[in-house]
Amino acid sequence: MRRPLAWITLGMAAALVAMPASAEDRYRLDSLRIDHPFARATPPGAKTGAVFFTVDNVGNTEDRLVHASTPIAVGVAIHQMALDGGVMRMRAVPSVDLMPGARVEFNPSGYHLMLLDLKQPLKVGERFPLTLTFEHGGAIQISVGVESMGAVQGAQ
Ligand SMILES: [Cu+2]
Repeated sequence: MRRPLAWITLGMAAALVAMPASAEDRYRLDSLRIDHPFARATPPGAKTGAVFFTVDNVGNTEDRLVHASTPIAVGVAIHQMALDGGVMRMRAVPSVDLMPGARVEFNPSGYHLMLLDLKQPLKVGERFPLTLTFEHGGAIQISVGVESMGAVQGAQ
């Protein structure tokens, strides 16, 4: 009986492409504001991808990004670019502090989320779900749009 398998395959494909792009890529969780989450498209065969966004903490108490996950990758690491012997390298960090009144940019020269062992390439125009977990604010699922390989924060 082949039909159930075919339906499962179709369902998985739909999960990646069927989420419509929202005009406002903004999310609110407790006193956190998450703005314009996007990923860069990946070349065929790439096993990793990067996700960028901006977080504003508009509250009076500190919070912290502690975890992220997505169904399209085996794991998600929090990475930071840092100088290491005169060379910029990325390293894993356990969390990112979100101080009251402060904005933290996840961008190609600072923090980013690293998608590890991608299950399929990221293609321009597609969207995928990503769950962010904050120490105090809890978890929120956001929709990440895939933009061109050279996409930068704020440019659409
Ligand atoms: Cu990285």
